[in-house]
Amino acid sequence: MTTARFAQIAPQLEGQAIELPSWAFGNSGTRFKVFGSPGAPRTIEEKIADAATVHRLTGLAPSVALHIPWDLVDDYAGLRSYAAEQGVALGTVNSNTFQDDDYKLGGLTHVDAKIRQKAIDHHLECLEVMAATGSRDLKIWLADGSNYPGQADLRGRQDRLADSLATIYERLVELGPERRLVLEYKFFEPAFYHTDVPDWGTSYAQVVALGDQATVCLDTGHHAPGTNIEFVVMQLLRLGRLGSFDFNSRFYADDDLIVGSADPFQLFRILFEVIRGGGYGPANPDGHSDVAFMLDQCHNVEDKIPGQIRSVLNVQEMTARALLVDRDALAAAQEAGDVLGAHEVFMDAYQTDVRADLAAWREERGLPAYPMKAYAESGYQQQIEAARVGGTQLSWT
Ligand code: LRH
Ligand code: MN
Ligand code: MN
Repeated sequence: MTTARFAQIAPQLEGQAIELPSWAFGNSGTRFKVFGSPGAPRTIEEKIADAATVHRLTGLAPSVALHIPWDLVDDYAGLRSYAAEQGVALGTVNSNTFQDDDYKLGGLTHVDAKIRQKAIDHHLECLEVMAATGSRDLKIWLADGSNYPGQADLRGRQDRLADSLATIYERLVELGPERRLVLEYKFFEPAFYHTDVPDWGTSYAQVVALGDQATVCLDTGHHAPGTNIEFVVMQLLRLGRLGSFDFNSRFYADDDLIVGSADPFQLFRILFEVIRGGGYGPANPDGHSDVAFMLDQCHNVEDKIPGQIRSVLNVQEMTARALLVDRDALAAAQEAGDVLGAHEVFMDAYQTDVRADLAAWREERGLPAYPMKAYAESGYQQQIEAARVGGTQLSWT
């Protein structure tokens, strides 16, 4: 039996889609140590199989993001069919210009035209991958930046970035009006003095200059401590340029912990602004929402598949709570200048425990009421630990 209030918002939970990152399933760690996890996937196919397991148990994760070259294969059309057989689609293609010696001083911004061209060519190859996988979004995060004041000409780098992105964008548009270039920002790391796309404003300025098929990716771990991220969400939605989220949690830096674990209230506030700004909706028939929800996480010390299950459940739970906000009562209190009344309406929704309602909701749809428990009892973990020896190791950390 669901509560009456939950029953009102339940239809809006239908079709929620949260994309999983292929790299969440591989071994990862910090620059101090990468711990090997028994059963870690050795191939992209095994990562996809793990992601499909998350989807089977939650109904929330119908697609998997690829990172190139981490997920390099010869036959992307074949990989697409394999994913479909597993019950998931291939999603966002992430480029990678941060692990090649040539990019030590930058990629798309580099002063040397040859290196710039190499970085552009990498993105054009990612577009070829997208054509084969049927992916909508090319997501670009750049490690470009500098470590010391005076090291680089900040303005020249910004201008070269605009030129490089324009070349990539031109090709992306040729692939069709549904494709999107999504530019992710981050204010530090691996460059420590400046990064070339440090904030939403820079990302916004760059994508607006490209055209309508370019939007911003907001990674929740990429802001200075204390940043009001929900304000950024509001502003990007208001400007029509919020393309996607990379969800994760942070305590200190770009920690990539389980979304909703460090600060569930922040996740609630973000999701409330997404809903308020019209950015929340079930996936379109092609499996994509206009504002794409993705995870960008690593599971260094916890089991990876349950880590992903916990993550998508956290997003669903906070979405349900954010949908519960009585928007009419909130608006009335806001308009009446009732400061504490408005705050109470907001907090009432946040403090509503929806776990039992969601368990019932899942059961009604033939899903396990408790996906974490169902995974633990499924035997999948034991099966992969027995079958897979020598997992892949990611090396950007
Ligand atoms: C950079 C980042 C970006 C990368 C991913 C592995 O910190 O958030 O999205 O593609 O991590
Ligand atoms: Mn990210
Ligand atoms: Mn990051």
